[in-house]
Amino acid sequence: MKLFILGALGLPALFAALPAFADAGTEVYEISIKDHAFTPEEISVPAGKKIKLKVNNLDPTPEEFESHELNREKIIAGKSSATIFIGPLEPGKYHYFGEFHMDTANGYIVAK
Ligand SMILES: [Cu+2]
Repeated sequence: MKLFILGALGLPALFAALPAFADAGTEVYEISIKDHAFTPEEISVPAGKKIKLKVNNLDPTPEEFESHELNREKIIAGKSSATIFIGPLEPGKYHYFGEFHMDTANGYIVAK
């Protein structure tokens, strides 16, 4: 009877609470796009942990955050922000770029 109650009530409640809990512990790192370039060009993040990358596009034109190494691609409208979940990463240096301005918009995420 006790097990049945746990299965019927306890576990679904626990699972429902987990995403919010995991999200609350995720560190946020911010980078900006200005004049079609990323600042800072390199950020350090902890290896082995999921992180939240907030990309602020300060330019009036859209940009696409893209990284083959991180397997991410996201269009960010002008004068707006986007949040991208990354990791957990192996230690290393990961390249990303702005696909609409590949000649100027490049950066690295270093996981240590
Ligand atoms: Cu793309």
